[in-house]
Amino acid sequence: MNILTPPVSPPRDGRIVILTGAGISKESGLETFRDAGGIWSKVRLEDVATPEAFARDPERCHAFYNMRRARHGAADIQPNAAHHALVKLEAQWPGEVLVVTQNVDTLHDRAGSKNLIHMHGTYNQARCNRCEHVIPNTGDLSTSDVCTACGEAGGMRPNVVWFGEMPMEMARIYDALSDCALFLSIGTSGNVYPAAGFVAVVRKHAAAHTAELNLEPSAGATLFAEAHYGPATETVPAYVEGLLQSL
Ligand code: BV8
Repeated sequence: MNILTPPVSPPRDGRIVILTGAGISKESGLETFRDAGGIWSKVRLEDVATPEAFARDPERCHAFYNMRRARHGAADIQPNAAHHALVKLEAQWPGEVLVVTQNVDTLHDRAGSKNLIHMHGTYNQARCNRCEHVIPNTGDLSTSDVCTACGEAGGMRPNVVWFGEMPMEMARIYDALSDCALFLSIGTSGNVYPAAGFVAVVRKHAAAHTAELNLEPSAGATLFAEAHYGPATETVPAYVEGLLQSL
């Protein structure tokens, strides 16, 4: 394997914050959103990924997530070398390693990442629109589902963050960004906020090095001090090896 030796290695006790997007899961077989042929080329986000869409046509939203959740649960969908490299970094880096993923798939969890935030929620939970009760859920959802906490029928929704909704654990994320030594952005196009704004937060608040590992320059590419372009299963393991060799 080639090694990507970062020009600036963070101090051994430095916190590393890693933002991931759909690109890190692409080589595991899951679609991205904005690549050619991606999810948003087949359906409008306004029709399936907003609270208004769910109020207007809940069964259409359920069908969209049921189809993606079923694909996500297929036997051939497994964590890839990029997911595993981040687990190795978390285990061997002396400082804190925090993965903040925009992805609702559970590939980081299944690879073994422990210090992990799903800022846009996850496929594997459902939430009651009326009382906010959250339950584990890996099967299809429909308007006939009844909330086991409040008894409301038809209000169970995927526990994901739709456009116009507040992402999860934002205070914890901003705390970590404001005091990190390295901010790594992997597999995201930099189109969705507030995640796309994290690199600017780091540049403003932390004496941190910033690097982007993506297939191609993201919308925020000019904000990163370092960039490596290529498939995540190649760039991420190589970058992790470079960090660990700097210890
Ligand atoms: C918020 C849900 C306030 C689950 C997602 C009007 C009203 C309200 C808000 C807004 C508004 N106008 C704009 C906004 C803000 C809005 C937004 O950003 N809109 C965009 C479209 C302009 N954001 C919001 O609404 C957010 N909430 O703003 O609340 C607030 C503000 C500040 C602080 C707190 C609160 C909520 C956004 C969350 C929406 N939910 N998902 C689901 O269905 O999945 S977003 C969706 O996009 C996914 O989560 C996805 O992860 C995310 C980002 O996409 P990417 O991951 O980057 O994927 P993409 O396909 O775009 O790119 C893939 C990249 O990978 C590419 O660059 C490609 O080159 C690369 N790649 C491909 N293959 C590989 C690879 N890289 C490496 N290796 C490979 N093999």
